[in-house]
Amino acid sequence: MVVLASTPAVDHIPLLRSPDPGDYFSGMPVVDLSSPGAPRAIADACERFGFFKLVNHGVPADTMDRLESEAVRFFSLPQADKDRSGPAYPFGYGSKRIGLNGDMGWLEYLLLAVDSASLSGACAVPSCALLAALNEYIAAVRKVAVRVMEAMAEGLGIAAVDALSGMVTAEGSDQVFRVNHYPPCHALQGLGCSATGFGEHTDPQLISVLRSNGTSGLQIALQNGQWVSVPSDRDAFFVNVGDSLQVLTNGRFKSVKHRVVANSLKSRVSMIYFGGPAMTQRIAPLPQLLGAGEQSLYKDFTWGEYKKAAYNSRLGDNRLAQFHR
Ligand code: GA4
Repeated sequence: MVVLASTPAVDHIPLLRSPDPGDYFSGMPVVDLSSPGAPRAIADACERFGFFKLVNHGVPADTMDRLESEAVRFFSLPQADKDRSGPAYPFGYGSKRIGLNGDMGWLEYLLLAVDSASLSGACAVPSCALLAALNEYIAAVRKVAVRVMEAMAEGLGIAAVDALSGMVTAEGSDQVFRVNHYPPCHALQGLGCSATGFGEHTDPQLISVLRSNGTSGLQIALQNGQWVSVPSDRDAFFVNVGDSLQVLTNGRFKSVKHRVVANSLKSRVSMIYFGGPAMTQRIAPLPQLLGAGEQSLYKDFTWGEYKKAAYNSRLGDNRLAQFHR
């Protein structure tokens, strides 16, 4: 249930029931990217959950730790210094406000644009050390996203290995990177409820690849609507199917609804790469995936059109509904 807090610190932040140990996702698919069975396992997880944990991905722990510590250093700066890297729209530092339509969460973040394989020059990053850590991490995580999308194509039985990955490697692809910090919400400690860190939503892009520190908080909705908590693992990536990939597969892969519950004691830091196509890319089921006589479940649209609709929506809206045939 969502109620409004009377504690000033969490005013305007929707509350959620605090997770309990029974909410842990026991059936989490874990995919070993180095194994020959990865393509089938990935396709299977994307069909059942739109979500999986990825291990043996080859990104050095150092690359992840360096970005995490530079991010922690940035978020520990005085508020006025952080605000100088804002506002978040189009890109930069943001706090509590998510998007432009009134959504609020118990977090602060950096929202950044990626050009090809590194940060876009349009993003002002306050320190050289943070910029270097971001660029090293983004180059590495993007390679993982490409390998995963190649495996998805193979798992779907598509002959062209780059049928999906080519959309994020193409010139002009719309890639976004965000670093989120969910501070502990002490005001609600022991009350049985928690602040919403990031409210429930699906990601509009093709694929999202997330890494977090050891603090849990991420929850996904199973297809029966039940919310389950994802145990944190700082050595792994968590991969989400986005709305656009659901459409490209004509609904075979499921865009997963997810949210973050803020912890009352510990900080959570997550970094997420969002792989989106170029603005002009048509988002429609791949012909190779349509069976004889099978029609697209969706109206035709471009990524640019979908993105515009997404940014005009509220976080929890069912954005794909208006594109259903
Ligand atoms: C969800 C996925 C990415 O974090 C994001 C988010 C974006 C934002 O934070 O500005 C959106 C959200 C996300 C979906 C709907 C719109 C846009 C907030 C919001 C209310 C960067 C993205 O691309 O879409």
